[in-house]
This record gives sequence, C-alpha cells and structure tokens, in this order.
Amino acid sequence: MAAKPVDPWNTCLNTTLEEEDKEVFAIVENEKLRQWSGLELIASENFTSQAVIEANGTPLTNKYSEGLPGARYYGGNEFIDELENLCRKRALAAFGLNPEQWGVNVQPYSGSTANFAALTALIQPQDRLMGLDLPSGGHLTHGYQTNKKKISSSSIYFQSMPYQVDPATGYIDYKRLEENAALYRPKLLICGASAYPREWDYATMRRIADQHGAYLMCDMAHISGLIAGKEAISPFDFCDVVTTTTHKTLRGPRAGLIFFRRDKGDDLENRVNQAVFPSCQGGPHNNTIAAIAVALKQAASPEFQQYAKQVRANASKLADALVGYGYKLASGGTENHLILWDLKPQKLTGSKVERICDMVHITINKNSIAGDKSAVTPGGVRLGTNALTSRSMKEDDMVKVAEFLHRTVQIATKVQEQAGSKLMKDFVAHCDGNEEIAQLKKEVVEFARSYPMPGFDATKIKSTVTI
Ligand SMILES: *Cc1c(COP(=O)(O)O)cnc(C)c1O
Ligand SMILES: *[C@@H]1O[C@H](CO)[C@@H](O)[C@H](O)[C@H]1NC(C)=O
Ligand SMILES: *[C@@H]1O[C@H](CO)[C@@H](O)[C@H](O)[C@H]1NC(C)=O
Ligand SMILES: CC(=O)N[C@H]1CO[C@H](CO)[C@@H](O)[C@@H]1O
Repeated sequence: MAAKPVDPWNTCLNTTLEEEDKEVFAIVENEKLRQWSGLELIASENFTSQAVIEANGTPLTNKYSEGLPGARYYGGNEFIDELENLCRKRALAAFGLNPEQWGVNVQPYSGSTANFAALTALIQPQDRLMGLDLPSGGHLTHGYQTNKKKISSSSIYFQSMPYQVDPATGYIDYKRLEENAALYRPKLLICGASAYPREWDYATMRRIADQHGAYLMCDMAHISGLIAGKEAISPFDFCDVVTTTTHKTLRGPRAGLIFFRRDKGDDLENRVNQAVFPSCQGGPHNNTIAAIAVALKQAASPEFQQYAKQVRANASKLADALVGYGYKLASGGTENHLILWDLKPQKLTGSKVERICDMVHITINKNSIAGDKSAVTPGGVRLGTNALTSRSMKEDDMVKVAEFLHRTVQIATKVQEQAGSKLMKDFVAHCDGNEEIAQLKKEVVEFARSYPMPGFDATKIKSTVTI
C-alpha cells in the first residue's frame, strides 16, 4: 500500500521541540545552562545520566497499563509487561534482595505517593504512627503536623506522634522514642529522613516496633544510592516495608518504589500492590518505569559503588573543611552524603545565606536545625555532595567549594551589618551592586564549567540568556 499523506493539522506531531515550541525549548536550554554553570549542593538533587533522560522521553509515555504485569486492565501491554518485570528484577538486584523474601512495586509516581500507598497498605485510618519530626530532619509524609494544623495527609488520615533528635547532640533520641512508644503504642514506626547526617540504628527501631507488634517501615529516599552502593547500612535486614524515591542518590527519573516482605505471612504483597492501584493511583508512567530500570542497572554496577564511596568521601571532606573554618555542624559532622550547617553562631539565618549562594550560583537550601526557636526562619542550611560527585569532583574540589561557601557567609555577614536590620527585604536591597558578590559569582561559574556535565552536551546549549 502506498504511504498515506499526513493531515495538515497533524504535521505538528513530527516536529522537534525546538521547531514546535520555541518558548519551552528556550526554557529547557536556559535551565541546562544554569545547571552547567553552578555548584549544585542541594542534598535531594542529582544529575541523572543521558541514558535515563533518553528512556524517560520515549513513546512509552503513550501507554495506559493499569494493573500489574500479566493482569492489566487494557490490552497491548506485552512489551510494557516485559519492561515492568525487568524493572522489578533490577530493583531487587540493586539492593541484593532475595525474590523469595522481597517484592517491589515500581509504579508509584513519586516518593510522597509511595509513602501514602505504604501507609494505606499497612494501617487503618486513624491508626497511630511515629516518624521523625520534620524540624528534626524527618519528611512531611511521616506524620507531620504543627500545634495549629495537620499539615501532611499522613497526619490528617492517621494519628501521629513524632520522635526527635536530641538538640544537644544532633543524634536521634532513641531512649525517649522508646519511652514515648510505650505510652503511645503505635501501629507503625517509620525510620528515614530528609536531613539527618547520621547512620540509623535499625536494630533498636525493630526492637521498639516489636514491643508493640508494630510494622517497621524505612523511607530510604535520601540514602538509597548509598545503600545500593554499600556505603550505608541496609534497612532491608530489619524492616517490613521500604520506600524510596528514585531521583535522589539513586540518580534515576523522578518516581518512587515500595519494597515489601513476602515471607511474613500477612499478605503484604497484595496489600501494597492494591494500595498503589487501585487505592491511590491509576495508570503507571511507563516511560518513567523504563528510566527507573536504566537507573537501577547503573546502580547495581561497580562504578556506582565507586560513586557512592566518593559521595561520602566528598561529604566528609567538605564537613572537615567547614569545621576547619570554625563553623558548627549539626551532630558535628556527617556519615552520609549530607551536612546540616548551623549558622546561628554566625547570627545569620539559613534564608540569607541561601540568598547570597543563589546570587553566586551555588544552590543549597535553608533547613531547620534541632532546637531552632522559629520554624519560619530556619537557622541553618543543608548541603549534599551527590550532584557535584556526579560532575566528577573529588576531595580537593570540596576544599575549594568550602572556600566559596565561607566567602558567601562573610559576604552575608557584611551585608547584614550594612543593612543595619535583620529584615530580609533590607538585606536583599543591600546586595544590589555588591562587587564581592559579582566577583565570587564569576569565580564559581568558571569553576563549575570546568567540570564534566552528566546527561547532556554543555557545548551545544542554545540558551537565550547569559550567566
Ligand atoms: C524527598 C523525600 C520524599 C518525597 O519524595 P517526592 O518524590 O518529592 O514526593 C519522601 N521521603 C523522604 C525521606 C524524602 O527525602
Ligand atoms: C504502562 O503500561 C501498562 C501496561 O500496559 C499500562 O497499564 C500503563 O497504564 C502504562 N502506563 C503508562 C504511564 O503509560
Ligand atoms: C547521586 O547519584 C550518584 C550516582 O548515581 C549516587 O552515588 C549518589 O548517591 C547520588 N546522590 C544523591 C544525593 O542523590
Ligand atoms: C567515609 C569516607 O569515605 N571518608 C573519606 C572522606 O574523605 C577523607 C579525605 O579524603 C577520607 O580520608 C575518608 O576516608
């Protein structure tokens, strides 16, 4: 048969993004320029690989595939089933899990949805759970609420009581957790955090959970790459369910995973799978699952172990260098990829240092430090070495990064003095035309651009802005 012509109103379906949508194309290119030209120190971000980006942008995004492999609601899923099975196999392999003992659902759209599905599977509405408090480094989805308001759906649909770090040491206060659990009698204990620089005592968490017949869940979102790389203790030896994002240390696309024990005899497998679909989600994002499969293959490689090792080495070096300048770190240092930097001794807020860093193209985020008086103006910032390590930076480079950070703090201190007030708006006004900021930015951009850029070719960026 002769090839049929394309309808004129359908020609837009085969043009490139650059031809089809100049505005979105330019925004993407400008963002690439920004990523290449700055120092990315946000602990929850990373640079994914070209292969992951490619998989994420495939026509697999066209397909609806509700249900599980072999039992879909729609037809035409033979390749999608193959993909999801491959992804599940690789997820277990990346964490060294025996398929008889563990299973995994790879459909959650992200970390938050994975956590809500896990809670839906494990406990009943209004059952009690205990997770690390947000101001102590925990995540919203672990039951966060304030005195005035239930913030997270995990506190709206379930009852929650947090445990905390000891403000004096920065370490989790397991003793108090045990005492409170004895009174509160939770049905679920959650370990894992977004801003905790230390290793977890999973054995103690398991012991406390067992005292109350509670489930133990770990949300390893921040450290899953370190666990896959054997640079952090594996929670799988202790927990019933383990959730994770795939875009942080795991360096994959933006999505989530839920691992569940298959050998406990309480049907966690069906409960988790049902909770994901149909309780919490509809059709999975197959293009994302393809990209997760690619990332998991990489995560199981010896190179990834080297990467994970370097991430920790860099974090430890960066911590040492900051302490060398006389700065205070929560818990005094780090055992993983992240650093919580307490700026209260400098009489600066995290927001102000974050602002100066932004101006000089160092991306970090303000973060509360245990014991902060106000949650609105956190007293510190959080730094992570995952993304810079993906740009092939080593310990020596961390010394330079620490010097840049030290200079931002010196600038922030001066600007705050000049502003003569603690108000952010006065602070920002006094940054205008600051020579030191301009000079530091120039040095940071030059430094950042001298390192390789994962995922895309930095020499081919077609940006419409200059940095
Ligand atoms: C980032 C994070 C999440 C949420 O993941 P999203 O993909 O942003 O929804 C959940 N738990 C922890 C511990 C995290 O750090
Ligand atoms: C992925 O494929 C499966 C199997 O067909 C389908 O059920 C699901 O909806 C698809 N999801 C996406 C996002 O395409
Ligand atoms: C970033 O990705 C690398 C390589 O995949 C991984 O080793 C590292 O742990 C990741 N770091 C973070 C914080 O995501
Ligand atoms: C945990 C870790 O890898 N630490 C390393 C941090 O970097 C220092 C300095 O390079 C190394 O000596 C440590 O082994």
